[in-house]
Amino acid sequence: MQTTSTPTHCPYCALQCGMNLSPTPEGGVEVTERADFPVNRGALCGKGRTAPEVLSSRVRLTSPLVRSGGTLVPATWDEALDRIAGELARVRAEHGPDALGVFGGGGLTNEKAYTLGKFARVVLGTSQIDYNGRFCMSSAAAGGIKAFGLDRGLPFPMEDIPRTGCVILVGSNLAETMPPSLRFFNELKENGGTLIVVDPRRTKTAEQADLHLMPRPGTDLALALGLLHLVVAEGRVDEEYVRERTSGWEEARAAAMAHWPEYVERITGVSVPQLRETVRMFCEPEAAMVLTARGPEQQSKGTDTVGAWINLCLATGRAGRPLSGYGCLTGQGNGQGGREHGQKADQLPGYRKLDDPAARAHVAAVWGVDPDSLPGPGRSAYELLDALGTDIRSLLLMGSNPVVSAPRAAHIEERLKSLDFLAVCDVVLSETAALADVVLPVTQWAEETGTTTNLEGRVLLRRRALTPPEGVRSDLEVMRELAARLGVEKGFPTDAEEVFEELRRASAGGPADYSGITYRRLAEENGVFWPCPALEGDDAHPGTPRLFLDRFATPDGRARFVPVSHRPTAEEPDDDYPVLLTTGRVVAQYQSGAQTRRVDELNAAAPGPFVELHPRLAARLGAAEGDPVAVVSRRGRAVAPARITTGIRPDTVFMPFHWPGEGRANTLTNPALDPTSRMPEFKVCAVRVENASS
Ligand SMILES: Nc1nc2c(c(=O)[nH]1)N[C@H]1C(S)=C(S)[C@@H](COP(=O)(O)OP(=O)(O)OC[C@H]3O[C@@H](n4cnc5c(=O)[nH]c(N)nc54)[C@H](O)[C@@H]3O)O[C@H]1N2
Ligand SMILES: Nc1nc2c(c(=O)[nH]1)N[C@H]1C(S)=C(S)[C@@H](COP(=O)(O)OP(=O)(O)OC[C@H]3O[C@@H](n4cnc5c(=O)[nH]c(N)nc54)[C@H](O)[C@@H]3O)O[C@H]1N2
Ligand code: SF4
Ligand SMILES: [Mo]
Repeated sequence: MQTTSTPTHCPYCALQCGMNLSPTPEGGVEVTERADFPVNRGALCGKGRTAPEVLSSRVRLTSPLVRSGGTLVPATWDEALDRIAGELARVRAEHGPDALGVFGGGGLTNEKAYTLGKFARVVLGTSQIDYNGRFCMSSAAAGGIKAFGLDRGLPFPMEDIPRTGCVILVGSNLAETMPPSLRFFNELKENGGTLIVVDPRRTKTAEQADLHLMPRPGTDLALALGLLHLVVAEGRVDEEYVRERTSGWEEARAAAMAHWPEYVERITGVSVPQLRETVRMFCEPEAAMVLTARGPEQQSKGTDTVGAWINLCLATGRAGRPLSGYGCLTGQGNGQGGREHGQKADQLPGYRKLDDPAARAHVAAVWGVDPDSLPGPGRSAYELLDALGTDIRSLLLMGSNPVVSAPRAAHIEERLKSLDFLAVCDVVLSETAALADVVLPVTQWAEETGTTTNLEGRVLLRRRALTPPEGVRSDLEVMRELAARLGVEKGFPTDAEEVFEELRRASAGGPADYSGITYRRLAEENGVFWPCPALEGDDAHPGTPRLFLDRFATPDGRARFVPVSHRPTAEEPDDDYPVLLTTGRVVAQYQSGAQTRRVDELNAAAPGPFVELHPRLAARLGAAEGDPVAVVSRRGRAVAPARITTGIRPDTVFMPFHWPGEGRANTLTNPALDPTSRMPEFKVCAVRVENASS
């Protein structure tokens, strides 16, 4: 037990707020202020403040569980690990390595994500690994790679935001999803800058905006194209920048010119005067930014949509210049690092590509295996979950709760139940863990050391602050033990720093190069931005807070315009399903709620699901505030109390997705996938709404 306070970072979102953990007389820890971390300067949201409650043995798992006679019963670690290894070996012998699926999470530390990818490819020999980050920022990642040749959520630190001239915030409700970050936008306004928010709902974030555009869900692509049309029509293109720093302008320009403002107004519901005002506010200042989050990204055309917003930045010279740029607000605690080190279907550590022979050779050498032994790219998250029980017969899951968070969740629940064997590592008995054949209880953030990479690309050190309870082991220990039981004795260290040292070598020379970063530097420097290559001699690379200022990461150094055109959502409303459903978050619950639904204070603030709807729609149903309403889609039916507000479009209803059961939003959502990123269309599907009062 430590007696002094330990500086560390929050277990939840990608802001990775700094906090101190101070010992309590009872032997636990409490969160105290840590003012030296520049992203939050001591401020925390309620989730971060109450995070230690999930460390309590009252709510967490402290013994492995093994299914016996239909129920999960406590077992020893050896029994549980033997059972998993035995089943994995049996399935592999009967059906081949690709019958073994692995599913990871963007909340896992870099060390865990790296080890999970290595475990899948080296120990299991399977190509069938992906993770929940696919459901999160994959469209922005794909868009960034297409345009800039590199995907780092924000290409600049958040502290640049107050000094730019205008920010267009597209589909982010950061007042609820990253509350301490609101400070940067308030400072922007104090400095004379402006904030434009694009959201079909008047959220707490939209209330802060100088201009709020309220498009119909699923039409952000048309909106961005209409703005680019006006930029051209009004002579606001930065011709010199376009000539010197970009390629592909003519095709992108031609595509945008087909999107007349009046046509865009008809598609989006955003009026032509509002479009003109947006262009004026964005183009007049010397510098400006576009930031997207899940609103425009979680669509079956998310990649093209991100491309269209990037085109707007490029045409106006607002990328790769000081205080200007396009950025994606990544979501999960290690949403950035989790997408760089190989738990993604097509990826090797350092953001290398699994189908690149040089990348395979480099990583195979670090791992001490034959490059030809590494499997090829596998399936994306939804496709992997959809294949459970058919060609994938067993699944090892770490850091996700898809029973609540996957699209078309009732179907995915059935797929999980149809597996020969399911093993889940978790800190609590999540809804998905409850379906498992074996559940392993693991250590958490405050009980283990590891690194995360926040939404700015800043690599951070989380330090161990207390001793874990009896009976739990770390994810790294789990993988070491399973590897050993499956015949791989070496290469799976359980010490996080040792794993990080190997990750440094594996990432060296890759796009996300961590080779110049050490635990010692992270402790001393309060985080280091990647890329940070190791240098010859004694010099240390300073890290890279700002990307693209001299050149983009493309072969010719130019940013690439992408020619994109509007297309409808996968499921447009019709007579049977005339209303649009969109989904998202509330401030007091996190994701599937597995952790935050175990905290009393958070449940008091956000006790359950609801359906947000406009008074006109409510009147048509004869529903009053709090009445149960049913939302029905082609996938199923969910029921939750009505929350009536003029702050939503009358053609749209909103549900948060944090709860299982009758009010589960994902019973309804459409798994239509973006063709490039394979992102499901969480943000729009067609529904009908009924009064469910008896
Ligand atoms: N409290 C809390 N904070 C969180 C999380 C959490 O679960 N709870 N999760 C973390 C994670 S992993 C993530 S990814 C982030 C997500 O952070 P955000 O992206 O801010 O969260 P969402 O609520 O999913 O979506 C943002 C907004 O998109 C709007 N929207 C819906 N449809 C559309 C559309 O078609 N176009 C546009 N422009 N907007 C639309 C919604 O009305 C919503 O206000 O939050 C992180 N922080
Ligand atoms: N309708 C709708 N659905 C959505 C979204 C939406 O906007 N709308 N957003 C999507 C997005 S952006 C995301 S990111 C996903 C997230 O959804 P999920 O993938 O379900 O994410 P979490 O609820 O954070 O699940 C993490 C699980 O891992 C456990 N855990 C935490 N730390 C550790 C650890 O260190 N090791 C292990 N082994 N387990 C740990 C937690 O207890 C929890 O059970 O949901 C997606 N689903
Ligand atoms: S904003 Fe995110 S990182 Fe900060 S305290 Fe809240 S959940 Fe934690
Ligand atoms: Mo996310």
